[in-house]
Amino acid sequence: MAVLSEEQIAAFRRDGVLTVGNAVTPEHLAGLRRDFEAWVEESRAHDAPYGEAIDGRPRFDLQPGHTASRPALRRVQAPTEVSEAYYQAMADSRMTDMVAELIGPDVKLHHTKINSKLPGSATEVGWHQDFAFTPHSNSDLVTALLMVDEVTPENGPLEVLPGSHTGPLHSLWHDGVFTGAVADDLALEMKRQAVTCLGPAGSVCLMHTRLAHGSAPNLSERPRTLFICVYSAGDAMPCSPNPVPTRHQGLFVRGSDPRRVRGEDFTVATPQFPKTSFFAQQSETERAAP
Ligand SMILES: O=C(O)CCC(=O)C(=O)O
Repeated sequence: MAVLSEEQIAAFRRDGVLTVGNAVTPEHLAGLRRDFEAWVEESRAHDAPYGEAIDGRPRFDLQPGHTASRPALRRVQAPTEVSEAYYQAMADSRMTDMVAELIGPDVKLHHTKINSKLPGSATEVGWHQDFAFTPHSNSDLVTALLMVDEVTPENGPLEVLPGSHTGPLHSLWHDGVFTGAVADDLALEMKRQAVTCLGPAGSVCLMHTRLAHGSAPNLSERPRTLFICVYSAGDAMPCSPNPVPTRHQGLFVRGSDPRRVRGEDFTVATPQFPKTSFFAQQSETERAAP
């Protein structure tokens, strides 16, 4: 049975973004929250990024300024490799069905991560289009951002520019540096016209890979945790190395391998593979650090 209505699918095609409630069951959501809370507790014992993902980078990334009393765990790389609840949400949930209705029938995983903004943490995300980080042979890719916490106007919601997925692809390189963000004047312009993606915990924001978006710091005392899954159509092939490698890359979550590559006409600058994390790529201070 279809999960999305025809109107919702049409809205996604028009706006490049769609927010839908109840993307996982309440029991499942409780499992996601429990696992994330346990990781935050664990992070209190660390003063630098820790753990190991399959590419050798730390799985758990900490915002500079993180302390035991004010933890700022900002990223978990590939949580599906270390949590059954996150694996299930990615591989077999209402969220998975929604993505299949947008870019299916054949859908495979590209990568997963948690982006967290704990209370008072300065984490913000500069404006960009995901496709410039993860170019594929065609742009049938959806970034699904599952709200593990309620997202409000105060706790650092995602801000998007509806319709921008049909516009130009913007460079994330400036004066020879990959900043992971569009030029400042363009970002200001985008922010002026932005809409925020809000919702109760368990909602998902489904974003077209070419949609321009960013997000502001968390100014509240409530956490904002997003579980982010990037999926592609079965016939979209990556054109650059996965910036968030996972052993689950290429897993068919719906349908099966169509054994063809579909191409689309576009030009985009090659992304820079992150030495540490996406957040460090976007931060001038962290880029300058040895
Ligand atoms: O965590 C956020 O607020 C933004 C996430 C994002 O920009 C992305 O997944 O591309």
